Amino acid sequence: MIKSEKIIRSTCPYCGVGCQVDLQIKDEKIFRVDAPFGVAPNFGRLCTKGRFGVDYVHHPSRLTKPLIRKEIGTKPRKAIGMEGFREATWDEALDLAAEKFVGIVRKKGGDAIGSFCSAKATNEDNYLFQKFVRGVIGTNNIDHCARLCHAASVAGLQISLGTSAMSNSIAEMKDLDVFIVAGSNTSETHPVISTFMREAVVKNGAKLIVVDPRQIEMTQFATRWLRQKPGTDVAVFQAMAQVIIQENLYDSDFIQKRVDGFDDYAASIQESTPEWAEQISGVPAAEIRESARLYANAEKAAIYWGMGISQSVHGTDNALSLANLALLSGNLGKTGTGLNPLRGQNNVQGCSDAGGLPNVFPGYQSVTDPESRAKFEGDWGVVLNPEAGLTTMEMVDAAEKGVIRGYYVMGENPMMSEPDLRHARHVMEELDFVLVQDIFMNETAEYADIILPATSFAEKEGTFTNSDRRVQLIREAVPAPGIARNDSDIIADLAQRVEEKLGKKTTAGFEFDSASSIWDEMARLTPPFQGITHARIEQEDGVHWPCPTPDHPGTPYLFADTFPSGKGQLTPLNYRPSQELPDEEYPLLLSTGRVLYHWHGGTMTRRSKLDDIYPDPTVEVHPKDAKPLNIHAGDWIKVRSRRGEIKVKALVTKRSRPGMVFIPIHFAEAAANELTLDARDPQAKIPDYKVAAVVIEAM
Ligand SMILES: Nc1nc2c(c(=O)[nH]1)N[C@H]1C(S)=C(S)[C@@H](COP(=O)(O)OP(=O)(O)OC[C@H]3O[C@@H](n4cnc5c(=O)[nH]c(N)nc54)[C@H](O)[C@@H]3O)O[C@H]1N2
Ligand SMILES: Nc1nc2c(c(=O)[nH]1)N[C@H]1C(S)=C(S)[C@@H](COP(=O)(O)OP(=O)(O)OC[C@H]3O[C@@H](n4cnc5c(=O)[nH]c(N)nc54)[C@H](O)[C@@H]3O)O[C@H]1N2
Ligand code: SF4
Ligand SMILES: [Mo]
Repeated sequence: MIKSEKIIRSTCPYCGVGCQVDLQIKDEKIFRVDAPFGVAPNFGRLCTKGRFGVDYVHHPSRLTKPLIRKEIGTKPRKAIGMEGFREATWDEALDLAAEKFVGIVRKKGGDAIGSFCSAKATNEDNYLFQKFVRGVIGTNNIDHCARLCHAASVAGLQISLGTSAMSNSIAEMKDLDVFIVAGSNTSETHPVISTFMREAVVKNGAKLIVVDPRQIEMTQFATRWLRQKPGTDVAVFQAMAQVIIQENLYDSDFIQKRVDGFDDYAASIQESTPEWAEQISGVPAAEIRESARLYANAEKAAIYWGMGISQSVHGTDNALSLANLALLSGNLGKTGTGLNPLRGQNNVQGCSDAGGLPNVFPGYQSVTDPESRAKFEGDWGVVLNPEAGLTTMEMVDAAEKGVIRGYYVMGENPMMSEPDLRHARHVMEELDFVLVQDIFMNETAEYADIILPATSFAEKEGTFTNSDRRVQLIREAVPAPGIARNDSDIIADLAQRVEEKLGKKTTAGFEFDSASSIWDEMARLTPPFQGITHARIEQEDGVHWPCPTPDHPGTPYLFADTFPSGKGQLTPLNYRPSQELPDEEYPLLLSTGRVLYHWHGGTMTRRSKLDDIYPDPTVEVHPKDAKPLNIHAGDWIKVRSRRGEIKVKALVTKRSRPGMVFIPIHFAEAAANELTLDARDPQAKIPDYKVAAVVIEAM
C-alpha cells in the first residue's frame, strides 16, 4: 500500500453538498481521497466523483501557461484548438488583456463588457472578480451559472419569503417525518444527501413523495411517486393545495401569525381540483389527494427540489407552488421542515453570496439602493454604476446587438451550458475581445483571444459555501501546474493594470497577502458574514451564515420567528403549458440533465477515470417509442430538433416516460444544447432545459 506523505483536509470541488475530503498526497500528487468520519456535512461519506473523480487535477492537458490567439483580431472569430494559440508570459498576456478591455471601455463604456464569474472558484475569487468588474470596469454586467440553475427558485422564494437560500440544513434530515423530492435526481446529483434521505426512510420510517417524470433511483424509497408529464408541476402542486384547503388540513395558527394572502389564495384555487390536475399532468387524482394528506398531516415535512422545478419557462411559478404548500401547512421555521432548493455547484451559493449577480453586491445588498451603493463607494473609493446589469442570457442578447463587445469568462463554459448553442456560437463569433480564465481548454476557450491558466481547488486556499450555507475551507495540497496562478491573483493583477491605464484608483486596492484577508474585506462589508473568519472556520470545521458576530453560533435553519419579508406570502398562480410541445414533425419530448459519473460540459470528469465508466453520449428511449423505429439498446441514433442534430447511443429503458427522451448534458461531441430552445421564464430569465420537441431516427 502506498503511504501518504501528507493528508490535507479540503472540500470536494464538484457538488453543493460540500463534502469534506482528506486528500492523501505523495510525490506532489493526490493518490487517494478519503472522508473524515466525525465532520459535517458528510460524516465519512463520499460519492464516486469526490472519491475517484478529482484526478483531473493531474491531467496532462491542464493549462500551464498563458496563451494568446495567433490571429488575434480577425472576425468572425472561429473556434480553434491549442494549435491556434501561442504561449506568452504573464506580463504580456495581462498587459494585452488590460489594453483590450480599456480600449472597449474608452470607446463604448463599461457596460460594453459582459462578465461571467464562477461557481467553481472560491468566495474570495468571486468577491475580487465583482469588485474589479464593478469598481474598475464600471459595469454590473456580471452573472454566473446560477442563472441557468436555481434562478427561478430564487425568484419564487424572494416573492414568498423575501430570501432565497435553502432554509434548513442537511443534518436535519434525520428529523424528517415526511418529505417531497421534486425534480431532483438526488442519488445521481447530490449523492451524499441522498444517503441521508434514504436513511430517513429506511431507519426512521419517514415517508417520501417523489415528483418526477423519470423513474429515478429515489422512487425505490418512495411511499408515493407522482409521475407527471414534464412541465406540469404547477397543476399538481396547486391541486395538492386545493385538497389541503378543502379538507381543512392547513395550519390556521401558523397562517394567522405568519402568512398573508390566505383568502385570495383559497378563492383562486377552488377549481384546481385533483381531477383537473390529472387531465393536465397524467397523475391520478387519488394519488394527488393522498400525497396532499400525507404532507399536510405530518408533524414535520420538508420539500427538496432541483432542476425539474427550476429550469422551466414557468420555473418561478413552480417554485411558488411549492412555497404555497409549505406556507399553508406551517412547514417552515423549525427543524426537519423547510423549502430546500438543492444547490448544484460546489460554490454556487457562495458565488451569489459574494456578489456574482447583476443586481446585488455581496450579501444581496442591492446595487440600485443608494445606501448600499454609498457604502461600497465609500469603502472602494470609486463611483459605482447605479443600474442593475444584464443577466447571462441578456448579455448574449446584448452581444448579438453589438451593445456588449467583450467578455471576461472565469471558470464557466457557456459554449456547452447555454441553450441553443448554434445561436450562442454565432454571438461569440462577432465579439471584439474574449478573455477566458480556466484550468482546461474548453469549448468556450476555443473562442478566446487570451486564455489565462488558473490553479484548481487543490492548489490554493479559500472558501466554498455549500448548499446549506456552510462556509468551508479548501487548502493548498499540491503545487500549481507550470506557471498557472490563483484566480484571485490573476484578477488582482489584471485589475491593477486596468486601473493604471484608465487612470482610476480604488482606495482599498487589489493588494492582498492571502485569501483570508480578501475574506476579511468582504465580511467587513457584508453583515451576515461578519462573525466568520478563516481562523474560525478552521477551528469549527465550517460555519453556517448568517453569522453576524464572532460570538454568534451560525444559523443552520432559517425563519425560526419571522421571514425576511415579515410575513410569508401565498401567491395565486395559473397553470401555463410549456413553450414547445411535441407535434407531428417532432413527436417526442426532450428532457436534458445529468448522470452520476459526469459533470456539466465534461471539462473535468471526462479528464478523469470516471470517463472509463461512462464514455459515450446517451439517450433514454422508452421501449414503446424505440420498437416501431427498430431501435435497439446500444444503437447509435440521430436526435433532431428545430435547432440542431446530434448522434447518441440509445438506452432502451422504461426510466423515462413513453413519448419522452432524456439526454445527459456532459458530452461535447453530442451536446444536448444543440437541441434545446432559448425560451425563458419571464421573471427569472432562466431557459427551459426540460421541455423541447425532437424526432429520433435509427442510423
Ligand atoms: N453527477 C452530477 N451531479 C451534479 C451535476 C452534474 O453535472 N453531474 N451538476 C450539479 C448542478 S449545477 C445542479 S444544478 C444539480 C442538478 O441536480 P438535479 O436537479 O437533480 O439534476 P437534473 O439531472 O437536471 O434533473 C432533475 C430531475 O428533474 C426531473 N424532471 C424533468 N422534468 C421535470 C418536470 O417537469 N417536473 C419535475 N418535477 N421533474 C422533472 C428529471 O427527470 C430529473 O430527475 O446537480 C449538481 N450535481
Ligand atoms: N441542456 C441543459 N443545459 C444546462 C443544464 C441542464 O440541465 N440542461 N444545467 C445548467 C446548470 S444547472 C448549470 S449550473 C450550468 C453549468 O454550466 P457551467 O458553469 O458553464 O459548466 P461547468 O462545466 O461546470 O464549467 C465550469 C468551468 O470551470 C472550470 N474550473 C474548474 N475549477 C476551476 C477553478 O478553480 N478556477 C477556474 N478559473 N476555472 C475552474 C472547469 O474547467 C469548467 O470549464 O449548465 C446549465 N446548462
Ligand atoms: S456528494 Fe457532491 S460534494 Fe459529496 S463527494 Fe459527491 S460530488 Fe463531492
Ligand atoms: Mo446548476
